[in-house]
Amino acid sequence: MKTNPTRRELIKVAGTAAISLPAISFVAGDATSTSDQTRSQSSNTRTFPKGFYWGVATSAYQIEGAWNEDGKGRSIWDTYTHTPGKIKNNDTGDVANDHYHRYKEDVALMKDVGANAYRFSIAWPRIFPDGTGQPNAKGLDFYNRLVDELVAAGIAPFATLYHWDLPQRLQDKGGWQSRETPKAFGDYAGYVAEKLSDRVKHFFTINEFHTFVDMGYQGYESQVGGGAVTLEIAPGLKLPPADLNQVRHHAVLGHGLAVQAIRAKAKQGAKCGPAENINIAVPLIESSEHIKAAEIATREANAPYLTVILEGKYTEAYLKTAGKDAPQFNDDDVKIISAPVDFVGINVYRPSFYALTSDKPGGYREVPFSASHPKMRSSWHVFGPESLYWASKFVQSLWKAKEIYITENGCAADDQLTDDGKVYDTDRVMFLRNYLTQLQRATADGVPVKGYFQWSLMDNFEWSAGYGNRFGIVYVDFKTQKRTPKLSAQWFRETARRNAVV
Ligand code: PNW
Repeated sequence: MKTNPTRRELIKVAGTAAISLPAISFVAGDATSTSDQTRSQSSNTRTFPKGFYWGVATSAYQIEGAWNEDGKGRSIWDTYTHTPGKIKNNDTGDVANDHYHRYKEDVALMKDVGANAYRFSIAWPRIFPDGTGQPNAKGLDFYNRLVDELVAAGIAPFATLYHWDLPQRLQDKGGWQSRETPKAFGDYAGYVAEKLSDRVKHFFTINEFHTFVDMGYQGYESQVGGGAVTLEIAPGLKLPPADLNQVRHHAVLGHGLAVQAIRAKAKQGAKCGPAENINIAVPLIESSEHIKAAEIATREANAPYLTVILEGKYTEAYLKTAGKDAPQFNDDDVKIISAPVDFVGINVYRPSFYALTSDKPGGYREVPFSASHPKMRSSWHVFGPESLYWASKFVQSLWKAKEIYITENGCAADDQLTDDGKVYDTDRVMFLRNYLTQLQRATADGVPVKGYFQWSLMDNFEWSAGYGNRFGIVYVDFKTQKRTPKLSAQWFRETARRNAVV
């Protein structure tokens, strides 16, 4: 019997205590051997549509560093991380991955992992240091250089306009509690679209309404197996319900104003939409009554965000439950909020909850996660690959989205650099294979998913968890800034190359 020696060696455990791993090449091989051909035939059933975007994602504060260079204003994340006790180990994004200076190397890295698209975010306080007023040309120059580098490398740039780094000056005037912030956001979005849309054809307005509002302005209880974890991010406020609902309203209003401004200022052919951490109810049993229940639950669970953006009204249940704490708004607001979008971006990490049908009002019931439900490294990260299938499916069935992007998906892991200089992140490979199998299932059903962005290209500043939770498919040594592709990078490259789950 003929076996592949590399594989056999890989699984061979040598000696007693010491495990020796052979060096494996992280360069995707040519599919010429018989075994490769067999595999590529059997994986035909897991092929993605032609022209699918295989992307990697990052955000400005998490990788750029250069926090006070070239005229950048302060953001609420500079303030928050400089406050002792807020972040694990008091880590900050002052230097982060030093991407501001190493962007050329990082674009080469994207090419190396086989990505044909890159989702990055623009730091608002680099462009408008005070949030409004005079733009800072040097800030815009950085993104011009980055975009030029991407285009030259054949990588499609997808820009997010707000990934949480609000200019501190706007926070001092009330932040998202004030109606002035959505207005300022619209102006900033229009300015950036005007300047970059000759090369950037896809703009995401706001990243994760649900996360930045609920975690930033109140603190959010996330359900996991056996209990809940409380999550907090900048600006770290604890607002009462009425104020929180008003912030939610201002966030979606900001999105709508940005959509309008992009339409007014961008060159022809530029498209835009939100990138939301959709709350996803997963049917625990896949039969029609439970699927219906999960669909109803998903619509309600996103009432203040995606549902109002895509339906142009708050659901009755949301307004009724909020009662006297409901947001103050007028009809014009809702028209702006629901300005038509070209695509819906969704970040999918986990099921919010499992749902079953119920005779009670509402038509569904939430099933708690069992105490031993599997989790990934992050405290909140419940494992549930079918969430990617149902998230895509419900965005289509509820809101008839013409185009859907998976704007984030990935996991943190306890990655270790081994003696042979490699990182064998077997758990991340397992995670990705399972989630992408479910995404492929959605595309095979005809759900119009146009691309997938892996979170993240490289380990980076993971908000309150600091540098401890590594989400990259590329390992970063934060002392030397050395980047090392992990085993999962090889897996990603092969999947992108074949346009199929491998
Ligand atoms: C997203 N949850 O945040 C953000 O967009 C990224 O900046 C971040 O690094 C990445 O996911 C990993 O955390 C999330 O509790 C934060 O379900 C929390 C949750 C999901 C996403």
